[in-house]
Amino acid sequence: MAIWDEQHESIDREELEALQLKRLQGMVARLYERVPHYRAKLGDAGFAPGDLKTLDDLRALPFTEKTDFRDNYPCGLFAVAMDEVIEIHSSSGTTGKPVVCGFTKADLDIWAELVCRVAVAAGVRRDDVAQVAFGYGMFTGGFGLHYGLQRAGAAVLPMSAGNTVRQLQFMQDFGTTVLIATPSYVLYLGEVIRKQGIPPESLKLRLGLFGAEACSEQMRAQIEARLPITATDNYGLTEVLGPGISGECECRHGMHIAEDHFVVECLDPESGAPVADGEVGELVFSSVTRECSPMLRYRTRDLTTLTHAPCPCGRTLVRMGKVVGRTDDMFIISGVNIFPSAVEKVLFEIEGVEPYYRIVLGRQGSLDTFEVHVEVTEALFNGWMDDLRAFEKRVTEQLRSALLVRPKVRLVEPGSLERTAGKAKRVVDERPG
Ligand code: DLL
Repeated sequence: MAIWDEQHESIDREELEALQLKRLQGMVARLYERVPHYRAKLGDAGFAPGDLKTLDDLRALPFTEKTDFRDNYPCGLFAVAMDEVIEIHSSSGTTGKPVVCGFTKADLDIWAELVCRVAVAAGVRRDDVAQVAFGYGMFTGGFGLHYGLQRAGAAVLPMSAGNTVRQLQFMQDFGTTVLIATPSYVLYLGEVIRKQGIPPESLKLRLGLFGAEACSEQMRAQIEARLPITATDNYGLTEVLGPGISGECECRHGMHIAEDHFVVECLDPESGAPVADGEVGELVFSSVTRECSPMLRYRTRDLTTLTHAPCPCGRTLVRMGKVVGRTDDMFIISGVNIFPSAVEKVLFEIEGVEPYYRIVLGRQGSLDTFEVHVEVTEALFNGWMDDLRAFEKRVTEQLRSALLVRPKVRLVEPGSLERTAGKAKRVVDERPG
């Protein structure tokens, strides 16, 4: 199994922590000196740069949150002058002002390097033809994967998102071996391949680098059942870097985090106390090498576990588990906390359910309503009404027993829920206010 940067990816932990401390001290000093917002925040916390003596001292530093980006929109958090910035990206900003991050030349070089690590860990080789179906633009997915795959030596097809017919045409014409997309779009591609009668084994596809949204093990199995592909997961977020923060190795048992560039904490989202390995907490990242947009203790809202146990691949970098939810995508029905991922887990294990669903939250009088719209297979949908009713009852029961709340389940026609080329929208919240 190839390791791109053995020196850093298999680094001894003591050496790693010494490197992290040195880099963190430099980063905090730079933030203090160059970014008024951070100087004020550190000052409020009674902190001067020289106070950071050990990695544990990090815990006394203030968090950074999404609101800090909004308050400083667009470039108020940049730690360099604009003449050093060579690229800018942003998140979609569907819930307010977008998050903006800048890259210097050195930042871009590190970005390529870290995405390259992710690609090589997943199994990308120099002779691969890699089709990038992430959007190219302000979203970090397209360009990030592009830079990293090129560095790994693959031939990159910068397709961008959407235009499924063309994606399939090029996949066949160029003999694409590695596909890069969101897992929900890959499922859709698989569906179109089937509908067009293209035999999946006639494609040269062998590997998928999927990310930017959750891909449960059940979803991974669905993808691998549709396409002749080994599906791997990788994770990142605009605020901290974009893709390249972590990715699965060939063992596919957790995503190795580039700890030489990011100090990661996994914290109880309410108390802020660290949780033990294997316990679910919120990921908090401090980026210790970025020049333009360094982050101090950024609260991701992503919930997952960490494990420091040795990995058979030889990498020593900590692994994060699958993201099980976000602190802000949880909803409460009849006093019960529910994550969309818990709904998905139940649905994807039921035979006859297609991997497309939508959760619709509404309000009737003073009560919240909870509906789950689920696509079912053609055979089921076009079969007997009685069978469909019995199936609906079974889906409702399975959801109720797992979630402890009974949703209203609606079985819908295959192909009727919206497909997107980017991230799937699973929850529609129609509750007023
Ligand atoms: O989605 C960056 C990215 C692009 C990662 C391409 C991997 C591949 P944002 O648009 O800022 O950045 O969205 C970040 O998406 O906080 C998570 O909630 C979610 N997310 C990203 N990757 C994964 C993943 C990019 N592998 C937000 N599993 C994050 C689960 C993910 N959720």
